[in-house]
Amino acid sequence: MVIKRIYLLSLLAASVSLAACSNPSAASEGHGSKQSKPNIVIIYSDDVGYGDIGVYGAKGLKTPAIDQLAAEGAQFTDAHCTAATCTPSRYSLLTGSYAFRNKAAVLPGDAPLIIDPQLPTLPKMLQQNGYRTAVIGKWHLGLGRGNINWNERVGPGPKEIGFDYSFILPSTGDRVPTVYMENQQIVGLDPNDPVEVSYAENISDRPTGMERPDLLKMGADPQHSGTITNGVSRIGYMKGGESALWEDETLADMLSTKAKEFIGAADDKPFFLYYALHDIHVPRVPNSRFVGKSGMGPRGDAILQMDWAVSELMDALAQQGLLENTLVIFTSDNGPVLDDGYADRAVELLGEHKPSGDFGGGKYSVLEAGTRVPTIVYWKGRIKPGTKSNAMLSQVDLYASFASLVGHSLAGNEAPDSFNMLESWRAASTESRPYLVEEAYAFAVRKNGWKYITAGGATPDWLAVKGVRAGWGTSPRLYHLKEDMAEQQNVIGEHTSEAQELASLWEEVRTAPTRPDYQKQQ
Ligand code: NG6
Ligand code: CA
Repeated sequence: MVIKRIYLLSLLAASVSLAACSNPSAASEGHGSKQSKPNIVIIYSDDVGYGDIGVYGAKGLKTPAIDQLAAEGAQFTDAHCTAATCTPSRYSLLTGSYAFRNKAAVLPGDAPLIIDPQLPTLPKMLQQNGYRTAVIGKWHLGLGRGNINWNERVGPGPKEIGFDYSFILPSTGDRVPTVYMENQQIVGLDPNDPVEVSYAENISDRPTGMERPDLLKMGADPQHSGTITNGVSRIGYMKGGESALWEDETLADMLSTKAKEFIGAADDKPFFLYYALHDIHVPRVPNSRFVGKSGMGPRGDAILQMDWAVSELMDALAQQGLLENTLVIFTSDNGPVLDDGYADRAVELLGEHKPSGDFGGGKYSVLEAGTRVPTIVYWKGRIKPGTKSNAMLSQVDLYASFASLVGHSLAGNEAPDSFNMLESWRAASTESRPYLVEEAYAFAVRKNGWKYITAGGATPDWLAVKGVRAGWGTSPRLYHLKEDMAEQQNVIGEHTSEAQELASLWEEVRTAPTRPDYQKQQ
């Protein structure tokens, strides 16, 4: 680890270069002297909560690499993914569009691609502006067009939506097929042992978790008790592909190696790396290097592994001489969850640690901790080290903000809900979005310290079992977040005009694209 070195160097550099960098798109240093645009890396962790990181108040475990990013960059206290689950947040990040416009919800592992290859995407926009692009890690946006033949190249997928290179888990760690795909082909597949996948019926000759709990590394709920691979039962059924099955214990190492290879192949083009970590999603099966090290069981150990992955990536950037011209964002795709289907003792071993910080809810919830996620932006010499920002921001805006960064004008059909908040992302301003939309199984709109939550029906049983406060009810709710950050007091009865204003705003958002200059271009 070269943590101290990075810190000292950047402190020295900061005083020199901050003054000279009011226009970020004019950045001119970098690995190739010809390169004029910064590399962009999004480290997208999975299910990491607001309170899971040291600088956000984690108790009982340390995240030195991520804390160091904050010490040398900017830490955001009110930045949000767009949704409280994975697929919709990723959809918004890559399209600059709210996921509800496309009914994007958590997908099964054999679902078709939900991003229309005809439409503009963040990676395509960056490609058009000279970037080499890659996704490494969890995909979970669907592949192909239905009835996938897993034994040939599966498309459309990452390539068709703008990634030059892909090395992915097709869906999630807890869903079949449990194989890596490189450039949309299963890695290490033996053609004589073809892969077949079903989410409807058990087509596998492997045992399921239901039939053979004695074979499992950890117990699982009925939904996660399908086909067993590597001693872990998954959602869905999978046949064949024995030589291609991943090992959960080396997943973080594999993704780290691939990310470093991509960075190491840097040429004169700037690059965009969407590094979508599997940690700390279930199943939490960290490498033996981390097992038992957090005292919090597999969930805490997975946090340590995630922090290690960040340190590896930052070291690789440093070794390549890329730190000065690389903008790195560390964040998460949704809030925290303890019990997400496997018996990994996350609840029992939690101790004083508060994954949601002082906010209410978590993954799946429309309360703040569903989407308010740790967010750190690092850009050596361009962001004042140790800046803290309470600007209210949304990941849906990264598209328009990066467009601004690279000098790209958005076309009429591009990023319909994305606002250019570049100055806030680089902590040169503390300007907030005018309002914020949060998506779970209900919707919330925040403005001027108030939060309105639409009616969402009764809390589903599966959510009640997890002990997460869903946050919605059979009628709308209103919270005065400024005074009630944990969203305990529904004040809709006393504040009807505030509720009405936000209800109308939500109606406007729901029915039309929101990018300020979008409509006039139509
Ligand atoms: C849920 C799974 C959960 C997790 C989630 C997706 C059940 C009961 N639960 O449906 O374990 O996989 O989907 O998580 O099946 S996410 O972070 O990718 O959104
Ligand atoms: Ca997630």
